[in-house]
Amino acid sequence: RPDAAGLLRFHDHEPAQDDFRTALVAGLSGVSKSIPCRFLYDASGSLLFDRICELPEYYPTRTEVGILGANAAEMAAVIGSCAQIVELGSGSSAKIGLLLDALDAPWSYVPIDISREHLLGAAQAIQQQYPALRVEAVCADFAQEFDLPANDGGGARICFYPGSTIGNLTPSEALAFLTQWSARLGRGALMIIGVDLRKDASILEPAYDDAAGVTARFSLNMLARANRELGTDFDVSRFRHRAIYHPDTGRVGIDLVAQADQIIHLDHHRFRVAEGEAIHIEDSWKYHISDFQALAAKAGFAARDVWTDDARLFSVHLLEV
Ligand code: AVI
Repeated sequence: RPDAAGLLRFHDHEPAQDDFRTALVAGLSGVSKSIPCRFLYDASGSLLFDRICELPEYYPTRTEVGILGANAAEMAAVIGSCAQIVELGSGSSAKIGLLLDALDAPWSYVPIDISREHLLGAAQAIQQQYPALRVEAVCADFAQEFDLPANDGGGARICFYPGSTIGNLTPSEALAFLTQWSARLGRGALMIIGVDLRKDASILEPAYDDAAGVTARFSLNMLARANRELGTDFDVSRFRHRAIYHPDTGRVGIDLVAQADQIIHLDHHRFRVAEGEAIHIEDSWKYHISDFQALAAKAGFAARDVWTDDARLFSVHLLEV
């Protein structure tokens, strides 16, 4: 084993900054209006999302942490010795400790995130907490092509993708994403992925429209962000957050619905939004366990194991390339 642990390494792939202006013009120009959900996460949106994760109605975060905590030893036993843990969208690296503590002598941790500051702060904290670990922070858009740091620790590579973030892709986008990652990880690699499960609308709709209104503020922040950054003139107080579960497809659809006619100005563009018209901002797809395993199989992953909570709200899958 190389003995160069204890010193944080940083690989900056300088991910292209997404162009909010271009996306907004495109999204407001169509017959049905939409804004891609990745624009929810500016500094204010990220803080609001952290608050969502603490809400009583938003079960995914604490349920996934509970599943990881309760089953980490069993996961470690199934996995055996592992060398490199690659985390996709690592953010504050809040969940990785559960695996690092349980797995058999992981040699390196590779957090990947598009937000440079968030990534570096979290990677430094992990490096301090685990001085013997080789931490290689990668600033990149993990949907784009880039080389992973070499896995030369002599064991398996494990990819960790928690949070049911895959649920914000459509099933066909999720298939393309998993196919890309099964190829990139290579034969014998493993993936631990959190996937939210289908359930009754009476649980799902409050999870995406909480009583304290934090999720509504998170959604509306997207329009406030456009006003701040691009000089648009959305009357944010005249939009209402709406979350509807569609049980036929397993999709929670999230929209901002105009409460009055508005003309939105952006540079030389004028966009008319009629009273009652929806701007679609996010989908959160929910899966049956067997449907997710079938999707993963199409993408080149075999299902090795799956863990859930007692109420079967959430699932954590172990997949193998
Ligand atoms: C990040 N993602 C998995 C969240 C979800 O549950 O789909 C985003 C979210 N949107 C509103 N609440 C949470």
